[in-house]
Amino acid sequence: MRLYDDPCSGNGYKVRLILALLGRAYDYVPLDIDKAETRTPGFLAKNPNGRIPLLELDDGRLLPESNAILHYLADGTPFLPVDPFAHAQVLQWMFFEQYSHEPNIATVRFWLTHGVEMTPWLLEAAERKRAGGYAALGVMDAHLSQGRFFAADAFTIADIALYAYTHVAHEGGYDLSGYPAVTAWLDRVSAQPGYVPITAVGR
Ligand SMILES: N[C@@H](CCC(=O)N[C@@H](CS)C(=O)NCC(=O)O)C(=O)O
Repeated sequence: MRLYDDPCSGNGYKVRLILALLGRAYDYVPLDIDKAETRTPGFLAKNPNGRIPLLELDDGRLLPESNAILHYLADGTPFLPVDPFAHAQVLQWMFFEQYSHEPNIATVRFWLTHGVEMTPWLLEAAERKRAGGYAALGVMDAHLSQGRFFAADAFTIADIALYAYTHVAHEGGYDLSGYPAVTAWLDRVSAQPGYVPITAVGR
């Protein structure tokens, strides 16, 4: 199995984290998104959407989209419940992550950590995204004040998906001090056996 990824990507980290938690070996192919290495003809032939992470199976099949990859790798493991309702709740939070969370929290982090010139228009866009990101954090905090994890009363891929960009939200200028249930949950995730930080790449 081979993972195409940029080491700084939170979406890629979701995949690196579950592979570490499962103790699965893989080849790591680093691509630099700042150098448009995901937009070369060779990579576009593998993922026409031009984005990492991308998982390549040993038989050559290709799977993009971080949350689809999480779902594939977690199948048959404790990280994805079998019960239909619990399974759907995991998906509920993963869709929430892609629509209400990642586009707000990850984007601002990218702008601030990749040397993007913050024009007045982008500064305004960052403020709008921060408002959306804080709204998502509020939803997460209210939910986590009722339970230890997002779904199924267990650590699942919903937690992995949401952890990836929440734990580095400060790099996008977010202050998590007003979200105590979220910060306590971050500690519970990083205490999982086999946990690796976002800086750990390959295996
Ligand atoms: N919905 C996708 C988003 C993937 C994505 O936005 N990847 C970024 C890095 S985090 C990327 O490859 N950007 C390079 C580009 O757009 O050229 C996922 O969850 O995998």
